[in-house]
Amino acid sequence: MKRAAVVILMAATMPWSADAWGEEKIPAVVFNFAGGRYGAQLADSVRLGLRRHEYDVLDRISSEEIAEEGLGKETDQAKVVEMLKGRLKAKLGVYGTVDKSGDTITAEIVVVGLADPAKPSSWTKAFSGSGERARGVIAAQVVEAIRKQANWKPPEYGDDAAPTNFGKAINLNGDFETGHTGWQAPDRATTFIVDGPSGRGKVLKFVTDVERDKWLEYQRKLRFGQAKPEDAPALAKDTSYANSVAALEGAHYRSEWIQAPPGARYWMVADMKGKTAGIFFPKIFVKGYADFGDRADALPEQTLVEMKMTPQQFARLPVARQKQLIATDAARNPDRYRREVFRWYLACRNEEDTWQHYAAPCPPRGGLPATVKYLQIQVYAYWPPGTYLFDNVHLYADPNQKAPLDEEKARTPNFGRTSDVIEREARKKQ
Ligand SMILES: [Ca+2]
Repeated sequence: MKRAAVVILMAATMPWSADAWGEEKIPAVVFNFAGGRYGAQLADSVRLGLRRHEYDVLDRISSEEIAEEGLGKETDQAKVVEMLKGRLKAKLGVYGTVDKSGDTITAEIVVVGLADPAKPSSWTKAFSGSGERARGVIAAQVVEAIRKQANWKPPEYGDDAAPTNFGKAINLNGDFETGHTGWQAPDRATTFIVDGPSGRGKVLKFVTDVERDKWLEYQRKLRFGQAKPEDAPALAKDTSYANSVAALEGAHYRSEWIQAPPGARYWMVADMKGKTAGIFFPKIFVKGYADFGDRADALPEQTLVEMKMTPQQFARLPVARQKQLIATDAARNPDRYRREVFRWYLACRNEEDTWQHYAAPCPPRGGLPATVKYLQIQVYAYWPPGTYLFDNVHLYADPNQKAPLDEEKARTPNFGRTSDVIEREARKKQ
């Protein structure tokens, strides 16, 4: 329990920007603040401070040209958003009003975030300080507040604006209105299809704050056809680091197989509600698979169970007989011989625990690797322990794609490494 508490605390206070923003620089504009000379000076200190971090900040002269007298805190936010979206092409805007009274400087700063250009978010905060170093102290506080606040989603996979007209989704029943058509059956222990809030119809629900050992045993039985979701065991609530589904495997919910044409590019889109913490958030994986049936030298576990054969018994068979069994099984159950050759995920960060919309292109650049023959969408929830709701989980062909695209190697260091490994390492470090 103690370890779990530490993880939560660390995740909640972790400077989210470094992990979340990766190597992407966030284009930002710090307008001169209203308040004469002090406004201009403080704005320039904030520019300098942001530039030391992952922000690409517009230079002082260009910023001053936009509003020489400064943009006060009462400035119409819609106009600021318009400027950022327009010729400034920025995702972060900072403005406000500075007052000097005797020795004390007070600054009311407004920050607007445009990671999702359709849904600008903002906050306003007052800072103050006195004495000679007041300006430097306030600027540092503003920069820290900008870097720590997580009211908007960072641009993670390029700055592509989501197309407005996607056409028809490639996967079936992403809104879950026809139960689990197009998806695996929910296990009714950690995954459920339930009535959602008004206007959403049915939604996919995950519960991860439950005991893990009993669930794992049930999962195994489900996989081998020895149990049905109707037999789902009642699981005790468990939020521990040692034995909760949240802290260990997490729960997956898989789509049916989707054929992938060569060089294809997609958009993954979804709505999610659930409380996330720092680097721990649900993901919607798009995984690519290839056939490995002609390279297999053993029967999959599921087939062995069905044939009531142990791995030892299989190993004792003559090689010719082994090959024959594998070939027969690969023809009958080709999906059991598919191997993952590509993975990407849509990050569903949600510190506010409200319904949010997510959309990103997949792959982030270029087309799918040529080895990919099939895709599967895997919705995945784990830590923090709790309840997560998903709706409108749709995969679309990129409407802007005109021809097959070559694969482009990822720029993100961890891209392609399995996220469970990366996160387990991250958790260990903490
Ligand atoms: Ca729905």
